[in-house]
Amino acid sequence: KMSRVELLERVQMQMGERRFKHVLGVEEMAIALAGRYEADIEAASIAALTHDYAKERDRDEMQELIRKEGFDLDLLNYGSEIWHGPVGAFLVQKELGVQDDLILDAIRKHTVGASEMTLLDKIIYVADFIEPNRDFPGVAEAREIAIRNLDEAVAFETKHTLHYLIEKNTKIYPQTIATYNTWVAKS
Ligand code: DGI
Ligand code: FE
Ligand code: FE
Ligand code: FE
Repeated sequence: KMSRVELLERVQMQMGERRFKHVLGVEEMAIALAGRYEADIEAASIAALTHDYAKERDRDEMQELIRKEGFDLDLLNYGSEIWHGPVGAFLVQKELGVQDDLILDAIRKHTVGASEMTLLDKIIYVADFIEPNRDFPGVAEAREIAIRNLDEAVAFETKHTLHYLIEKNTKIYPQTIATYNTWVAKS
């Protein structure tokens, strides 16, 4: 198993300075949330450090992997922004040797969420949204909610993301809607 320092180096090589700073912010926030909600601190750290591992991969390389490695082909009908979750989980397992399915699932789901989310899935999904370098209208409220109730933070973030996507006339991936129906919509 890789040490945290080795993992940091491998992740840093995959991205620019700004995104690496974001990753460190997600780790800080994920560890804080893991403490607050009694989750596995080490798993939260590893999942946070690797969640955007594939974010700066070549678009064509990701498309090829989706075609050849048995991913949901419907991913290709939506913006490439949503590919780095599932493709990232695959590459983190293959290239970094991370084998913990709880960690790989959290990476996989971190952009669009899911109807079924483990504590770690929720922590990474929320930490990505509220890490200290994030600055957008609503982030302060999201941070307050995250300390109080993690499920409410998942709901707040999902609603915010959908608002943003609709505002920009962006195609919405069905799993994003499933996340909304489970965590936001009433009855
Ligand atoms: O990788 P990060 O920038 O840290 O954050 P992220 O993995 O949460 O990615 C956010 C991006 O994903 C943002 O540009 C909106 C996009 N996104 C989220 N859900 C959907 C989506 N894009 C499309 N087309 N459809 C979705 O359902
Ligand atoms: Fe991401
Ligand atoms: Fe996110
Ligand atoms: Fe991220």
